[in-house]
Amino acid sequence: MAIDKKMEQAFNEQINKEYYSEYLYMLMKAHFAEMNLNGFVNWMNVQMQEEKAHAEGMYDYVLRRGGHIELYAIDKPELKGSTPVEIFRQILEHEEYVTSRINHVMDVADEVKDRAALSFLNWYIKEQVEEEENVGGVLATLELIGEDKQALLSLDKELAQRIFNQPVIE
Ligand code: OFO
Repeated sequence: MAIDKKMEQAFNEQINKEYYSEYLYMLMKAHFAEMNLNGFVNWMNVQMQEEKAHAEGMYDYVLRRGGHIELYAIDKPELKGSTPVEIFRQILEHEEYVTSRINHVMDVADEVKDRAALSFLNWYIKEQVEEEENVGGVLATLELIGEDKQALLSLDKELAQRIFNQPVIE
């Protein structure tokens, strides 16, 4: 059964949001590179790859369902602050927004009774829980750190350990 047009559009819009996320993290990566916080640079780099994988997962799914891909222009990302804590506050706010958009795609799947899409989207629902948890964890540490430069450098070392694992989205 071909994918419903409304469902297809919701996926295409979400693909755009995922690429916007990649773009936003790319901007943040450059910002941290300018601050010489290379662990944060690594964290952003992994995050960028994750966002690309999220977009590609939906892209492949639409094609597998016989749908049509439409790529929209990606908005210009802007930083809402400059310190690590401000950047991570922005990330948490952004990921909460993405969660609400994934919920919207789920709502459309519900509305058009697309059970395959509902099952596929479960992966994204769980992934958003993880994203918010990870980001919230770093943010809580940054809030504890305050002005302590030594503690910031040790967090930077910790973030340098993050590695990208290509997710299997199906
Ligand atoms: Fe794709 O999870 Fe972040 O935005």
